[in-house]
Amino acid sequence: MKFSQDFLWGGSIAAHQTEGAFDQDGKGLGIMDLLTSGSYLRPREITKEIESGKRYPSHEGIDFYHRYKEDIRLFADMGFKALRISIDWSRIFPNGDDVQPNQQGIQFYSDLVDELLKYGIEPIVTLYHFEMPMAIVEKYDTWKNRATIDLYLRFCQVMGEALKGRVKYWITFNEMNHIDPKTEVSDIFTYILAGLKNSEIEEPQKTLAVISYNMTLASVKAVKLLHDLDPKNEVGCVFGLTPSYPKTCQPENMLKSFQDTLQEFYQIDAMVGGRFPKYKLFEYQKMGITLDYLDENQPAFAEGKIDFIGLNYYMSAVSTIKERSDQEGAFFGGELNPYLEKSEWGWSIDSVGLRYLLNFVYHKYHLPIMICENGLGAEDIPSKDGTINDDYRIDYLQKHLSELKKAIFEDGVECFGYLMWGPIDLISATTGEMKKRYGFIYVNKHDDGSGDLSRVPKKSYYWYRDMISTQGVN
Ligand code: BGP
Repeated sequence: MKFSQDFLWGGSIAAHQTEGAFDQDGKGLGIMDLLTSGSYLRPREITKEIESGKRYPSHEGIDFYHRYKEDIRLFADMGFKALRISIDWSRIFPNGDDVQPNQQGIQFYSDLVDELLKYGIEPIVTLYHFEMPMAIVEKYDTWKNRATIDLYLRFCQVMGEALKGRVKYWITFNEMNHIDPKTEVSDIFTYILAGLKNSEIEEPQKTLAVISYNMTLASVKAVKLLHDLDPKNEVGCVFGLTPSYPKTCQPENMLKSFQDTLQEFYQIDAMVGGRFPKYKLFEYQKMGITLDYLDENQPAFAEGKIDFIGLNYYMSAVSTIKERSDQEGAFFGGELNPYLEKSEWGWSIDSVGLRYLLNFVYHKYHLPIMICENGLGAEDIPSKDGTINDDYRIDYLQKHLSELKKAIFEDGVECFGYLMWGPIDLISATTGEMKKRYGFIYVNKHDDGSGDLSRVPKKSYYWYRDMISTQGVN
């Protein structure tokens, strides 16, 4: 079983986790620039000041801003067919509502895209990967305010025009599904998606419903805008999905796990189905939540249907009808699965879950799927001779790719790309640190500030290169 010639093998990175240069060439402050390092980051108060004495590993990132040519050369050497990057909104509109966009920011992304194209690597561009200008949180009250939708669309327009004809695949948002008024949302997700600490939001349920609705509406409007700008554009949205298994076969437990899994899908339903789903409005009604400008925007949903679904998959979860126990590592709630191993960060490792999810999503929507993130975070300690023998990563990826193959060749799922998360070590989004590494390429940078940022291919680098060159036969 060989993957097709045009299968998009590659990786995914995000601007705020790699670029660094957080205050260079006219970039404004973004929400992620205020995250200090530490396990399960605790976003500090919303203020524009950077506290002295605190560490902000993302400020330097892995210096991709200055070293992207070297890194892309390594990706090309591995045979990458695609690289998913994100555009940092705060580089383009440093104050959110600037009269003119920052030309230096546009130039950087234009050069980056050209560098990818030079090697025949397809650029896949995410327009919102947690990179909101801080000024929009402060002046416009983030996604609570519908004016933010227009600011976002202006940003999309500017970048859509700047990269027209060179970028075909666009992604409107990364993982907006982590904000939902019905589920327990942790501070980390409201912060990275909207610059807010959930525990400090007044009327949290109503606020989360408005934020979620406004992001969904912004996405469908961006899809239309990008389609109008160039009919050749293929536009999708990326969701971080965690399928839920029932802890027992008790019918009530089956139902609960089905509902837990579906809970993450209402935004996709809106983007594929052409209207904001009635069942979600019914749920809001029961919670006493009304959305103020729902009707006037219904046509936008019909006009902005996505062309493909982007999936980020890391783990599965277990649903139980009993009171939830706060077990260590049960990151997304629920119970730990006794049949599965877990990563050093307590994330369950479940390659079959990928096949399950692909089937679930494909049967529900009949749209092509791009796997936009999947990978294993590990500490990766180099051996004495400097090599990094990450056999555990190879094992993880091998098993996931084998399930992907089954999904495509045995189940008939239409999946046209596999973008491994963090092909080069980068700053972790949830810990703000370097310790949790995903890459095929080691970056010599440590959380105490040491390291010369040099790049060293790990064992998995050569494994992935073979995997691509043999089209998955390896
Ligand atoms: C996804 C995000 C990525 C990435 C990944 C791994 O949810 O889209 O930005 O960071 O998770 O998470 P972490 O860095 O916390 O290990």
